Amino acid sequence: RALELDLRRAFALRQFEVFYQAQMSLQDRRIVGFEALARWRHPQRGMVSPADFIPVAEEIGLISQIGEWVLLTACREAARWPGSHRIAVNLSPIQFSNPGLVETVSAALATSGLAPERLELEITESVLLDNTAATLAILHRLRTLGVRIAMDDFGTGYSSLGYLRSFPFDKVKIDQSFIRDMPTDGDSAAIVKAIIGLGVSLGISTTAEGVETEEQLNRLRAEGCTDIQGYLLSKPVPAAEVAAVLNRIP
Ligand code: G
Ligand code: G
Ligand code: MN
Ligand code: NA
Repeated sequence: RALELDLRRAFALRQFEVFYQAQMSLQDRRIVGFEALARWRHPQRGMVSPADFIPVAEEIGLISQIGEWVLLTACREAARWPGSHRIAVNLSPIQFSNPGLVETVSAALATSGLAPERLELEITESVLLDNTAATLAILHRLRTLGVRIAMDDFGTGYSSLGYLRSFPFDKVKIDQSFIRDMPTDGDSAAIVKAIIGLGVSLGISTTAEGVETEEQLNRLRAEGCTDIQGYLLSKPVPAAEVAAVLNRIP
């Protein structure tokens, strides 16, 4: 497992980076925040996708360390942005079995000076699959710090709906597969509409992921979706380009 060996050394060699992808409010078309997305600049393989290295990091016990680094880096960089845009950080289910998670988040806020309400933690429902009571306790402690909690990849799991009753999520992110198929597939369009309606009824904001066209944007706005994220606005960019994105779409 060459990738595994390289991954163990990647930290020491400072090969990780955090990219940022803009999220825009559909009400006033302003940028409301960015999602932090890990990148691995491998000297031979080039940019390795998190879809490839996050699962390996989870397997070999490196995900908590990588996740902690992404969190601290994202909080520090966001604290320097002009304005008070939110920063969304992905948490792996494995990080929830680490007893220090709440302290790690609290320390990242303290060290960076980022206001807690600007930090949003994205979790997938697989976090809630096992050890639900312990996970819910952690989510409540995180909420007590003042951070927001979002459910990522909504609609792709087993019982997304049930989890909405077990914890007061601030946001659900509609999985990009539904957004992609929305223009051509009536069922996907119906699912997107239903999720947005659910969000409106429950007072949970909705972010549509993978929005690539103006047509998708218009439809999502008409249906009451709160925010969008996707190539239509911006691809994920390095920290140095966040200011340019904010200049282009304030
Ligand atoms: O940026 P990209 O679309 O290639 O990301 C692929 C997947 O990797 C996404 O599902 C995203 O949630 C996940 N991912 C990206 N960065 C992180 C991270 O810092 N931690 C975790 N746990 N997942 C991440
Ligand atoms: O955390 P999550 O799994 O949702 O990560 C989002 C992933 O989707 C990132 O890897 C990002 O690069 C990718 N992505 C973001 N916007 C778009 C888009 O508009 N179209 C497509 N195909 N992929 C996108
Ligand atoms: Mn995400
Ligand atoms: Na997602």
